[in-house]
Amino acid sequence: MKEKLSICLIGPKKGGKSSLLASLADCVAQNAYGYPLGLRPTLQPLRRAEAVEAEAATMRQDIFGAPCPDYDRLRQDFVEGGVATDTLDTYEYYFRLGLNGAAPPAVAERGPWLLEIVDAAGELAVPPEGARVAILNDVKDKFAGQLLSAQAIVLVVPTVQLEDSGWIGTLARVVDRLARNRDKKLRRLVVAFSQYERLFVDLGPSAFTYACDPAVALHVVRKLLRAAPWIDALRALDVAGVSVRFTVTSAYGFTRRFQNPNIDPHQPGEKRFRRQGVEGARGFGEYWRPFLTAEPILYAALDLDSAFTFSYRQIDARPEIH
Ligand SMILES: Nc1nc2c(ncn2[C@@H]2O[C@H](COP(=O)(O)OP(=O)(O)OP(=O)(O)O)[C@@H](O)[C@H]2O)c(=O)[nH]1
Ligand SMILES: [Mg+2]
Repeated sequence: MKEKLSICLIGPKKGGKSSLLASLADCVAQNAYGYPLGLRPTLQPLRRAEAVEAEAATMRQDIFGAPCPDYDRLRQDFVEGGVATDTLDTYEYYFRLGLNGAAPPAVAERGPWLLEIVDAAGELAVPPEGARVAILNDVKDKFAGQLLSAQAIVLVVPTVQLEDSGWIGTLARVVDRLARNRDKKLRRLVVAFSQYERLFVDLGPSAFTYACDPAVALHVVRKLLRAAPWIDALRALDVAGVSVRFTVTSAYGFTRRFQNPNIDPHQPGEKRFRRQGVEGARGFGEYWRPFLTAEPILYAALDLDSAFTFSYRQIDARPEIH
């Protein structure tokens, strides 16, 4: 593989980082993104050993398609309702990203890519205000090192509860520190507003139609940013040459065929639709279609915009009123 890229996920606890990652390969496989279908991206989870071989360019082609236990476990956890990432370590996942269709030549010639995506507990980078979380210094140092050597950062922020969340101040400080750190490799930063489908639960089968409209997403992003005190620090990063983008994502997504948000109103809590009697991933597979969880990662890797990645220029433009 020609280019190796490191991408760090950060964001508050329960923000949806691990779910975004767990649904990523399915999102790409199901074409559930806002990139042109003609781009034909493929994303193959790799085992750590395969990633090392790939980096050394000694990788045999026939191992593609082999099971990848770490990633399979993450997916299984997501199917079962999500498991908080522990604070004992940070966790690296590897993928081979390829583009098999029409991409701008300057992008296509860089691939295929070896992606290392780092997932860590929300408490590590964005602890809740006033909370004392005991974390080993080794783990803190490891994550700080990974953040500083990453080419891209994906900030996963849940769409709801921005104002009354206990972590908004901490997030502002993290962004501020990133902006002030001069010795950085950072080239791209994507803010992914997660759990997007929750905004549409009352719209029934029309939900997907609205969610698929980039103008709706842009409107939502603009509104959310009004309550985000870290916006100025991010703008400083953008001005300093880091490409900042905003997007919306949903790991739960929408149901196939029915097009409503994938939350079953007949079950207590936020349970997803599933076929009764069929266990595990297969029970969900029939209905589940993630929504745009590919966006933050593809932008982070490729520097290529989709219909749902918004720059400051788009955010700042005054909406036209006719
Ligand atoms: N409604 C909805 N809930 C989601 C979505 N993605 C994740 N969740 C739920 O949100 C909770 C937290 O998700 P995680 O992916 O574990 O969040 P995290 O950011 O990795 O959290 P930590 O590992 O604790 O930092 C879980 O119960 C998920 O099932 C989504 O797209 N929509
Ligand atoms: Mg997690």
